[in-house]
Amino acid sequence: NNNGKTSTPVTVIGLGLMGRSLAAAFLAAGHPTTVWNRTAAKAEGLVADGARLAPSVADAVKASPLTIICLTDYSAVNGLLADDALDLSGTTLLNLTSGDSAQAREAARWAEQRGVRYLDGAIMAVPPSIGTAEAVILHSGPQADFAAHEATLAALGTASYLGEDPGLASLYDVAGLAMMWSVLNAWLQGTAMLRTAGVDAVTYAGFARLMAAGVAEWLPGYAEQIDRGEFPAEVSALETDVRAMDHLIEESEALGVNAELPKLFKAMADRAIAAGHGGEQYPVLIEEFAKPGP
Ligand code: FVH
Repeated sequence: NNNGKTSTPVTVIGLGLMGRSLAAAFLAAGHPTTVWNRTAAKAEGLVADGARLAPSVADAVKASPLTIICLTDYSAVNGLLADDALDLSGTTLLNLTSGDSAQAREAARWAEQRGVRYLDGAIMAVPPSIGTAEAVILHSGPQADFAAHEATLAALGTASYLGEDPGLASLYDVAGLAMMWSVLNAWLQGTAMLRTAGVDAVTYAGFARLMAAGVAEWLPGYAEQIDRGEFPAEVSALETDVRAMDHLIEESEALGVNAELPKLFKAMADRAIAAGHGGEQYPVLIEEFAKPGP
């Protein structure tokens, strides 16, 4: 250890906007960092900061007990790692490339057959935040492999281990995107409505932010209802909610703004009511989300 910093070597393959941030964070934390990129020129800044540019992927994966891969997509990853001549026995692969759970599980199956230690991960952060506690990085796969490298991964931000199923990180990632786009789209709906009354976006954003934070507080309690399978209407019944949805649709149409999102809200609630759940609490809608739409 040099002044309390761990000096475990680490390799980063893929030096795009994200990969460069990952490698820089490892360098800043004192790790001997080996890098490789298809376009070698992107390594110049990192080499100037002390990184070693590997002449090949084969060399890069042999340089460190942990190899981070961060490329555009899984087909790019497969393209690099499909080479059976690669000696991957001395490293653990941590794939931080975005993808879906099927791709993550397929990669884990490939690694299993190849006798390679593989973790799948998802970065819930943007490059500038890498290296700070705000950068949450999700991990799934063998717990022992995660534990073996947790100290090194601390250099990137806040590491969160989700479980043995390698598909979990991707599932959380896309579920997180559903939260992000839902909040943003709901905010844009309200912004469009308020602008018809001359209320500018900045003014409405203050209220919208409070609404988003307020609803977020309900999630743990509503989640308990889902896990119990019981949805007693303690706050309001679904039938009450649907009447308010009609107001939102009517208002949107009267103001001449888009009403597609409000109509989707109502269509799903109407199906739950038709199934007899009108007197229950809103999370009873999980049943509509748990099956394919019409
Ligand atoms: N940037 C962000 O904010 C998001 C935050 C959340 C996580 N994503 C994911 O991170 C992956 C990489 O994203 P990126 O922003 O670094 O992407 P680029 O800057 O475009 O760099 C892409 C790198 O991938 C290399 N690459 C692409 N195709 C191939 C290939 N066939 N063979 C080898 N390497 C390939 C590319 O190499 P080069 O073009 O520089 O030679 C870059 O290194 C991504 O999954 C995001 O969803 C980032």
